[in-house]
Amino acid sequence: MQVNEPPKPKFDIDRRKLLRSGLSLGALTFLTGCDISDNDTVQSMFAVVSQWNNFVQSELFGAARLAPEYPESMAVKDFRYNAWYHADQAPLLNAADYKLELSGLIDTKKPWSVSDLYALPQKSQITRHVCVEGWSMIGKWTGTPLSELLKRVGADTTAKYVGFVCADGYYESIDMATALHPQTIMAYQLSDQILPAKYGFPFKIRIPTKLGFKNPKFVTALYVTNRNPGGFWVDRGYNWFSGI
Ligand SMILES: Nc1nc2c(c(=O)[nH]1)N[C@H]1C(S)=C(S)[C@@H](COP(=O)(O)O)O[C@H]1N2
Ligand SMILES: [Mo]
Repeated sequence: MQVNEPPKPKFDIDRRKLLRSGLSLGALTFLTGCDISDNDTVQSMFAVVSQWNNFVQSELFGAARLAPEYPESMAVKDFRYNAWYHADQAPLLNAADYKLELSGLIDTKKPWSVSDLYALPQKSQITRHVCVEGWSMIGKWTGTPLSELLKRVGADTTAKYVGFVCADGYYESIDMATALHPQTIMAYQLSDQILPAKYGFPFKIRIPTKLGFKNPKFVTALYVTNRNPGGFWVDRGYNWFSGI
């Protein structure tokens, strides 16, 4: 399997980005009492603010909070594709030999085949996908609540995080409350069709309460852990919680 070359970090925290985030250097100086004029200090201050954001967001996020759902007529059929590489380079996973590997704080680590996954109970959602790059789109996704898989494999749901590894070298992680949220699903279908390769075959973790980049495609491994695994874009500067 060819792994696509990851992009160079392009999210260096600069003045412009800081300003867009609603903070000014002056405000940070005021809040911290430090004169933050050099870039290293701004970077580390930004990391502290991002940590604080993770905390505030997870405190505000209850399992009861549902993302809006829309009428079927609003679901876009020709859904937009996104990754850091062109769609024709998306990994082509073969249903016959695909296995979802499980590890970490899970009792039954037997790998799951595509047909094992398809046999789980499924439901549909018509929700809005919001990409941080400035576009959003309503789609219809169908699949199994992630909580259902976690329950069946004896995952330690008192652990803090669920991490995902993808076939293209992407990786992501979410807090346990989001993993158990009723709208967080392993989506096998988009617009009532088996998920095409570029949209994440055999499945994408669809999380309507999070920004698009927290919805990993072509997931090949899943693990439960108490150490925050970070994520592909998070490790390049985005906020980890990124709730919407
Ligand atoms: N494996 C993997 N998952 C990924 C990405 C990626 O590059 N690789 N991009 C993320 C981003 S930024 C977005 S907006 C959505 C795009 O999903 P779509 O192609 O189904 O619209 O996938 C997310 N999940
Ligand atoms: Mo995105």
